[in-house]
Amino acid sequence: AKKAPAAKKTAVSNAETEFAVQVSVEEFKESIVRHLNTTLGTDAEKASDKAWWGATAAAINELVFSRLSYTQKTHLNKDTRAVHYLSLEFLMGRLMGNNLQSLGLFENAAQALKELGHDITDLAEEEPDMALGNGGLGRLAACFIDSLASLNYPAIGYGIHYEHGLFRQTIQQGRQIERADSWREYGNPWEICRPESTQEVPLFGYVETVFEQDGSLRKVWHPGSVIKGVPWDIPIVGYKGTTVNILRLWESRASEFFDWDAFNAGAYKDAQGEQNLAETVSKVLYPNDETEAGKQLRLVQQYFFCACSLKDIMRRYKRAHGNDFSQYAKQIVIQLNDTHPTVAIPELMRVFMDEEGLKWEDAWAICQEAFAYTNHTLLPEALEKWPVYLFERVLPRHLEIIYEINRRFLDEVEAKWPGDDAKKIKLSLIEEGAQRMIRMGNLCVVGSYKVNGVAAVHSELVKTDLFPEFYALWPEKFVNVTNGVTPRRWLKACNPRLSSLISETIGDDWPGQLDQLTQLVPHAGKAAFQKKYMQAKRENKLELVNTIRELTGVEVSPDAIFDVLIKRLHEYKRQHLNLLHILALYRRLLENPNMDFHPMVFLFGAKAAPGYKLAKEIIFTINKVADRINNDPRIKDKLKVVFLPNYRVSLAEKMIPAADLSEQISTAGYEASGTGNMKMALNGALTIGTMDGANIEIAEEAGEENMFIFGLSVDEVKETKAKGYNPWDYYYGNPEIKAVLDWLDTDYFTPGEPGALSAIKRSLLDGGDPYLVLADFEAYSEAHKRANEMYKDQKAWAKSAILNTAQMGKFTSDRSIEDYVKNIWNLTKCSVK
Ligand code: T68
Repeated sequence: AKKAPAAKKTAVSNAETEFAVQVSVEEFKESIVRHLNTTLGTDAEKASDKAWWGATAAAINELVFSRLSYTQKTHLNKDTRAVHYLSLEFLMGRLMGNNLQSLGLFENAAQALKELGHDITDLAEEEPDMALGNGGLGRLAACFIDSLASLNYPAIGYGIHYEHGLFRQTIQQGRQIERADSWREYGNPWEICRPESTQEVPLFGYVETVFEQDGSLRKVWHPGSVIKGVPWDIPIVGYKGTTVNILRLWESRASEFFDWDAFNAGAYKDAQGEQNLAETVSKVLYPNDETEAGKQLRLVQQYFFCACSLKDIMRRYKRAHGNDFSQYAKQIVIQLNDTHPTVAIPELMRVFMDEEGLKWEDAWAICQEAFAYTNHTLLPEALEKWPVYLFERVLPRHLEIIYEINRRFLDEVEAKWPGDDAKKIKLSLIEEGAQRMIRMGNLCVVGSYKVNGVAAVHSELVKTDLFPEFYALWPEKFVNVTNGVTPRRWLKACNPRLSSLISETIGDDWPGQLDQLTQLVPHAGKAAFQKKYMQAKRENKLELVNTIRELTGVEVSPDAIFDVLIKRLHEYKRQHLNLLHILALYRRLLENPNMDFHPMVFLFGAKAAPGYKLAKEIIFTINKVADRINNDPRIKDKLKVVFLPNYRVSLAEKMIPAADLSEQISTAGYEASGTGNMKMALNGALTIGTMDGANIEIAEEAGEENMFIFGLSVDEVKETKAKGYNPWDYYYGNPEIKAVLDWLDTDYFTPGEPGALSAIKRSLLDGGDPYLVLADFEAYSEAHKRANEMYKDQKAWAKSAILNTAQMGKFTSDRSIEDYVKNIWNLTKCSVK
């Protein structure tokens, strides 16, 4: 257990801001009813729940928009340095509860709605999730912009205004079916369209070389097409603060000008094609996480939002500095959220040289001081590469620029390692081969002044395994910033019971100063506190019991251990390891129904990329096994398995507060960080996990004795693979492994259809088990035995759970942001009065 720290100067402070807009319950009621009339065009008698939600949102916006314009004025007047967070994904979830919490108005709003005959929790359900992201990377961006505003840092998030976010998942006969997500079907009250800031984006065409009279060369890009980007602003309300930053999302539209030209020239078809492309660019979010889609449209999406965002940044810069670019890198830092926005680097070079007339050296010097890059994965299949021919077609001028960056960079490599062609082949921005490819990761490292991983172990692996030669060239470029999560959404808002208990015990500054949770440490062993803590957990579980019944019809007991595995479906995250262990438990219970075992409910939430066959088979297998187990009277409800469909932010908010055990079981070395692990530990779940990603740092904080650590370490995984791993050894060496894998080949879970579930076994045995599921099986099973045993001692369990909550202070995204500020961004706080 650790000591409570002194009050941190980095924290969101109450003193310097006037917290809580003063709006009384009466005033709020009046405002909601007025908006039912004036904004929604209805009245209290006939309004639908959706209208009540819309009116509440409008009442909130009245308070938000004025703060937004004050913030923008202040930032403009003070001409502050700002971070520009470029991300193809922002997984915002719902905003009503969050905005109310930030304004300090949640209680009053709830009371106002109650007096108007409505329950705020029910109305909140009317809001569709803003699911403009796949998973952790997108949710991280959402947490970061929350913290930036809460800490009063000038910041803007830039992304794409997708018409359809991540697909909605339904489960039919056990299989994942994807449906379009139409989150804006009935409008989105939180966003404001800013047509006055529309940008034009050129595409395709060719590059002309113009010979100037003075003998120099000038490049002119004649685009074949132009599309428009229209910005939508989502206000991001800082917690207890007066800063309201924006998330600016670009929507693509056809450009009338070019349409008209083509049309006049009789090229109606071309004009039509342009219209189609323009409308397609921001249509859908690519549903692949951790794999590269490699489609032309994805490249166009990337370029579209980078070009719009850079123009927007330039417009604002010029307002203060005109054409003097000497201050550009002093005022502007552009954070690249993974390699997805990498094309911003050659784009900024192009703008400086071709549009602003800067020399290469000057443009490059600015670029290299303006960009920083966050890496989120080591998986080779996730490292973006674009075929050269595609760039040549879509962005011909950018290809030239990339070639020139590469030429100069390879000179540096030659200077460092003279004559070492192997190094050049490895480091080049271009991968030679039958299909020449541009390596976006390499371009990011060359063009950025800082490169960071997202957890300590991951940042080390970025240096030693992913970019070792770059690390040798520029060691000072590489830093770590461990991820974090916003405690406002992921404790205060989603877990009001535990939040109230915490505030009663240590006061209510903790959402802005999460280190203060260590003040709970002395209470961890106290019976009275344990009782209240476990009572809150139980009530959260009871609520989830109802949700489970509503969503799946399955009845589960709140007395069972709730074991939760929620994340995108991927082999490296090893949902199938959990499944094989469930099968082993089921077998043991069938053989010995009186086995000493505390009942368990295994909860899953996961979306599989639509094209990822094995991931979808794993979902199918989980559902088939669940059907059989849940309906088997012989095991007397000691085991239940539930797959909750359509996992998303708002469902996570219901599952996380009810979790007893948090499954974080990736193969060591593969999960860059994880953030669900932080959310669950913060809410008092004990982690069963490998020494991977941020689990390692969670163990440092919470204490290994308050977790169930198991399995091969990063080094042991490497050694095992180097020695030549053979999964068949485990199959023949462990009768339980053999039995459960063979079980999946029978028709026990799919009557009349033997072999319907054989995909997992095939991948583990014939496929070589690339993620060492079988190698870790026994250790995992042992860890589960320890967990089950410990749960029987409710006092010991409560103590560990409390110590988890108490010691998660490090994992607030406020701390992550302060790390970025200190080590990368160098921003100054700007309070808004
Ligand atoms: C996740 N990455 C990491 N990628 O897997 C996770 N990828 O360990 C980490 O905690 C999190 O990032 C935040 O750092 C992703 O979520 C994607 O979603 C993704 C999307 C498109 C292409 C590639």
